[in-house]
Amino acid sequence: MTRRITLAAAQLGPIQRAEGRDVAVGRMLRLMEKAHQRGAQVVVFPELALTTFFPRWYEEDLAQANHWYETALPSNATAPLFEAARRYGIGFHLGYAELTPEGHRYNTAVYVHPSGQVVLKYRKVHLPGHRDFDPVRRVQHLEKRYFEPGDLGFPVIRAPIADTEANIGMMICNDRRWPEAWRVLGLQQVELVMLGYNTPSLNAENKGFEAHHLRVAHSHLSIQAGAYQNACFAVATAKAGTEDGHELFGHSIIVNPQGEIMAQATSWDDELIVAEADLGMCELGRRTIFDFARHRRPEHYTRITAQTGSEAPPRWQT
Ligand code: CDV
Repeated sequence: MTRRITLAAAQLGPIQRAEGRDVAVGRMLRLMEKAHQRGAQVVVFPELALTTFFPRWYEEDLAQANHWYETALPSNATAPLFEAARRYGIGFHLGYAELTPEGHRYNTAVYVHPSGQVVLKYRKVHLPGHRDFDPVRRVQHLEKRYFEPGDLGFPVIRAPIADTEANIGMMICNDRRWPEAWRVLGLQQVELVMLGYNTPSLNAENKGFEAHHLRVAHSHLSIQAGAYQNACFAVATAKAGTEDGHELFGHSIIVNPQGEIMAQATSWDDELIVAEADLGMCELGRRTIFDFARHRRPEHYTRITAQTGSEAPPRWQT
């Protein structure tokens, strides 16, 4: 049985600080309509898709930042996305800032079934950046201030998509650089990883030089390796362009289990890219090179969970 589904990455151009959710949602609706016209059954929107990437702005008092967060989904502002999903029979992935009734703040993503039900929720585990205002940095990256590390692990669920079912999982932006995150998904037989990102074109940490072209290369390298080594598809969707004066690279991609890029965005604006995925392709890797049950040696991987930072090795003695 072939298990074909049509995947779309709905890249968003910049969303300025002054723009409301209505602007972002209006643009997302146009992308969903386009996705429908192009036969997509799953649409992946970026990380924090409803607003500007607000962790670049410092607020002393966290309560003053509450307007960036969603306290419920759907809300009045996001309901049109859920309606469009129902109208077109499309499932969608949405990244947003979540403020829970208990006051917890997470960088979150959900996958929403065309019926409007939330199938899967994920909260970003690897939060980059810093907690306090850093006067040395030209651009702040305050994810550690605005979010707690996710508390849901890396869940995978088997969910209906189009006429078949797929094992779906998620990561958010910086997670894609961590092979541990991919492997935890791979160990649950993930077939489709959805991930959104907001990645600046420049490394603003001022601790060394990273060539501009390598920023995109490192992103693609991580996603292609993750998909290949865990025998899954990945849809990686950017927010792109100059947002609040700061450049985010686009280069959204859809990758197959061989690690090949099937489709890639070429603009730094709203852009839909589409690729047809045969989920049966995940079997080859899973049954051969990456047959985990036959080849993994977890007894030699204990450092992965026992240790956080690296340790210097013993010095060779003559
Ligand atoms: N939003 C992110 O997680 N961005 C990071 C940047 C700061 C390096 C990323 O890994 O793309």
